[in-house]
Amino acid sequence: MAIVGATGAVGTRMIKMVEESKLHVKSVKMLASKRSAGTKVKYNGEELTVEETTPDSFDGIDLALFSVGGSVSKKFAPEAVKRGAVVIDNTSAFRMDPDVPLVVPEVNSEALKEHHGIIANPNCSTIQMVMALEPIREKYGLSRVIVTTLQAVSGAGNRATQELLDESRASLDGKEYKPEVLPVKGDKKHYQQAFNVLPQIDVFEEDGYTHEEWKMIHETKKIMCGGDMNSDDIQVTATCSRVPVPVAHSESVYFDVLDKNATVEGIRDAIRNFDGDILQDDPDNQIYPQPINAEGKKDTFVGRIRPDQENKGSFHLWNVSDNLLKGAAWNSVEIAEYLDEMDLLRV
Ligand code: A2P
Ligand code: 11C
Repeated sequence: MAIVGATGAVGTRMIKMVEESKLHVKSVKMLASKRSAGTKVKYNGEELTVEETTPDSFDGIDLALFSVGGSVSKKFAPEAVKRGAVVIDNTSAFRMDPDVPLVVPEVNSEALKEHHGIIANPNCSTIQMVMALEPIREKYGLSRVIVTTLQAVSGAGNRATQELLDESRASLDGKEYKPEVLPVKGDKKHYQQAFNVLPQIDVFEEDGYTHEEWKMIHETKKIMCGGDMNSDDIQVTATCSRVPVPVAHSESVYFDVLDKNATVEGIRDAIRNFDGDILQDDPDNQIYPQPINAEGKKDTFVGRIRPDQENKGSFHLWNVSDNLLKGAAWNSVEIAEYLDEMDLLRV
């Protein structure tokens, strides 16, 4: 297999997730850009040399996990498939392609049967939200979702995390610091993230929503409504913000269910029994999900479940998950495990 982007924030976690996985791996090729070719990464205690990604890198590869920028995926993923590899891509490059399944295995593994070589891994903030909502949808039906995210800086890559740390130190020391990455590398302005909240993730669209907000809307529909990114079955709207947390996104989710007899206890039960979810919901003992406790874990943590007191069938929840693991590296490796178990690990 190959890991493309093996030196990045997600790629390094992919290495760890592959080490811990059930996959029968013969060898792993570590690929990145020319910049890091020749550097070493560790895999199962062994030092492997990082190679520059070229089309021929994929000769003899059965499975390629990509976590690079969208343009790099667009260039190399079809080359990998041409050479017989199944690609699991962690960028937004192919997510809205009707021929590419967009998969969170616990929610829609059936969609894997339709793959033609490329499978898309959803955006981190979408994954943890559908993980929290799917058990509720299965039990009570779901008609509307309003989400506000509080996302960790590592979602924007290793340079963004470094910027938060350096900027926090500079701020405490009373020194000047000029941000160059956040909120969005390449956008016109950069703002301080340390001790601050930025209501911008990814670039703005003409309608005033950010690209991240639209990803949450379309991806949620594609995953939960049988592949239809424009489905009316579930209404979704989002506000995405970045908080000065290194790892693990938090989300405040307001939702309407179809069954107006739904109860908080019933929702708690559904979440408790759903693979990959952990219920942390005990207000009397101040138990609720927190990013600091979710870092390094593969699960989605759900709590603060409570009814809207004025609207029957409407509820709030709070969910937290490691954006680099279930939000990215673990979900990708889990897709590979499902493909293997379903005998679909071939083009
Ligand atoms: P490199 O370390 O050589 O720049 P992050 O999300 O943390 O920013 O990481 C991005 C990952 O994508 C890194 O592993 C980076 O490698 C890799 N990458 C960036 N550009 C390319 C490219 N043109 N070809 C292959 N890998 C790339
Ligand atoms: C962030 N959610 O936190 C983004 C990163 O489409 O896979 C993931 C971007 C993507 O900045």
